[in-house]
Amino acid sequence: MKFFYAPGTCSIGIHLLLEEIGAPYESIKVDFRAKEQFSEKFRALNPKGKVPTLVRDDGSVLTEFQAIAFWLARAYPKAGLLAEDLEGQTRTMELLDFMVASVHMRGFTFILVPMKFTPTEAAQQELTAHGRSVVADGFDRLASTLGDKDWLMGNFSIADAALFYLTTWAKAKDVALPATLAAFHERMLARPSVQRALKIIG
Ligand SMILES: N[C@@H](CCC(=O)N[C@@H](CS)C(=O)NCC(=O)O)C(=O)O
Repeated sequence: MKFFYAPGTCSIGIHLLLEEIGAPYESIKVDFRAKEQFSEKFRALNPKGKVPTLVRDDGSVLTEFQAIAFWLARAYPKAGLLAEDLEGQTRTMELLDFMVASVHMRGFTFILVPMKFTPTEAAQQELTAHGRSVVADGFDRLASTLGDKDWLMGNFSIADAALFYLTTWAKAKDVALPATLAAFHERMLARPSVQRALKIIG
């Protein structure tokens, strides 16, 4: 497999899952500073110009965090990254979608890149404030789902990979984390898969 990632982005979630699985793959950095995601070469692979992007061993390209995470978990079941029962799988996907489509796309996006939406400073500040309130609400919900468990679904799963990139952004952007999510972040940092992925990213 070939995995296209960018430092500081949501692709860390998939990177750590690849490390959990242990199957051979090559890490290929997409340099956002050089706007490589918009290059013809990368767009030929993923016309959406986004990471994470995974090229599978048969040459087919898979995009979108939830789809890649689900496929990895199903293709490499020995890694135990997804519940085996339908209800467990459905609840995992429900959580993943909430984290990626709501907390990330409708929350952190406005904190991280408000300038993409408006050139006006005051409007950017309003967007950022809106993003912070969406994230705070999302973290409250996620803390309540986590409860006193170590991992969102009880056992470690693809859902925890998504939560990790969100808690990483929270740390980087000084966004308050409920105590249980801060402890979750530390647990993730202690996992060898996460340490290996962070080392590759540099
Ligand atoms: N829904 C998308 C979200 C991916 C996404 O937003 N990726 C960001 C990095 S976190 C990206 O590649 N952005 C490219 C850019 O900002 O030009 C997915 O899951 O693949």
